[in-house]
Amino acid sequence: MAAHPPKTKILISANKRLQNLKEAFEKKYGEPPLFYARAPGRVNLIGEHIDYCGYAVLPMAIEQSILAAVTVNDSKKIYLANTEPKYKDFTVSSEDIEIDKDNPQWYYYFLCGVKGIQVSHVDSAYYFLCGVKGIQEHLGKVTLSGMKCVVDGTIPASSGLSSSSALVCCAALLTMEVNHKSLNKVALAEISAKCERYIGTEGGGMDQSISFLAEEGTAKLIEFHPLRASDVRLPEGAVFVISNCCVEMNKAATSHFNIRVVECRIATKMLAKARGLEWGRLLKLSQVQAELEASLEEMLRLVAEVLHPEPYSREEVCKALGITTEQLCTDLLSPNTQHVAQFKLYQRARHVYGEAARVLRFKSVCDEAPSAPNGVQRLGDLMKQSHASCRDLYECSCPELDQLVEICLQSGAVGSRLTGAGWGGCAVSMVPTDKVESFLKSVRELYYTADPRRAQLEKHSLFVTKPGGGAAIFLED
Ligand code: ADP
Ligand code: NG1
Ligand code: MG
Repeated sequence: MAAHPPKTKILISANKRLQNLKEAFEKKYGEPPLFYARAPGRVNLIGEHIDYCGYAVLPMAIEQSILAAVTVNDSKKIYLANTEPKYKDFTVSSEDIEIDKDNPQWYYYFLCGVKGIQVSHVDSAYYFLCGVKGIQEHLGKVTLSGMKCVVDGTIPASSGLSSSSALVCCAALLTMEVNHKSLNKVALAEISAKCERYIGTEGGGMDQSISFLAEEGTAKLIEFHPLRASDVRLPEGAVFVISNCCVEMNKAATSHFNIRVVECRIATKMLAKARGLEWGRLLKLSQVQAELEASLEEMLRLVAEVLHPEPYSREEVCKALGITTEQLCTDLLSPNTQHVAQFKLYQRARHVYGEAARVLRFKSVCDEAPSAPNGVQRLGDLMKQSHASCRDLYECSCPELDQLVEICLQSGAVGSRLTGAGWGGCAVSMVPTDKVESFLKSVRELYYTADPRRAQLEKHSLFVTKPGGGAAIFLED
């Protein structure tokens, strides 16, 4: 049976961050916290924008996290505060949680997690009662206890290290604890992935999965349908360095992310229809491959045969699929992509199948003996190819991030690529251990010191990272 997130006793006074949070909580609410919940951010080493297409990805958790201090009461109100003043206090009834997709405020991410758990109780009751139809309406929403929380985050926001999902996962975990329930890590990851979509972005589940399933000292291959994680031993003789290009991209406040999801969905239908499959029920590019029982190389050939590099107009998509514009809008486009006039299906599908193959190659190089010839170099090459594909085919980079990746390579990295959704945010570089100091010095000089804004942000923007542990509950010892 899958494990539950750990719950450990800890000496709060021995941990500066917990101690500061405890003091902030006492100052805010006049009582000490009952417990703490922590969920980490992540860096994705390879496998970008393919989780929502059903393909495996290869992230690791990082030390930076969302931490929350919590007390429980029977007020049926949720009081939220944040140690960062730009995130304003918010209070809501636990019986009436609504998430406004058009206004993705920080507390809505938190409430996604709370609501996910609330709805999941109804779901589990549904299964428990052997699928009695309409049980959801019959039971109504489960009433949640009231709680007071102070949230503290150390993950640079909107930078591809998944601060949003760490917040959702932290809220989901602490909501379970507040309501004396427990779920295993896989169930929590699946609920959190599903409920983060309340904010509007149609993500694939990588971030929430690694936040719960991470283990210290190892990266993970995360596979979907069913969700599972296996250890990936990283090569000896190299470390991973994160560098932030200092351009923020708020994924829920823009349509970039969902446009890519929609383009992949339309490409799925076009490829499936061209090969005589039941295209109406297929939603993900991985499903087309599974139905055709084809290799990823064969899928790349199919893309070249069926799709053209010129962007598709709405009319062309409708004509090819035999659907009306209304059907396109309701069945294929999301609420925030209704305006999109052109779709780059060939480029997006090529990226997805190519990137899925690179993830498998990366994993198999890591599975070879640590001393395998050119292991580090081969991984570095895959990272470089991944960045080129994200930049040129998926168009999810930006000039600053491309410049930063180039600087990282010039400074001694064997591989460097954007990580996370992109359009800003971080690069991850693989650097030979004996070159780390000179690498950091060079990137500092070439990217950060020259620009006063970047120089100010550098302390939290350029750092060596290693695989951290997953989400956990802490109690004061
Ligand atoms: P990321 O790549 O970091 O996941 P997103 O655009 O998906 O970027 O999510 C960023 C959003 O997450 C922020 O706009 C904010 O609403 C929320 N967030 C991130 N960090 C914190 C924090 N420490 N406290 C509150 N909300 C946070
Ligand atoms: P970030 O960078 O955290 O917004 C997003 C998605 C992932 C994945 C990556 C791209 C969410 C919550 N996260 O991550 O599922 O698709 O982009 O690989 O939507
Ligand atoms: Mg995010």
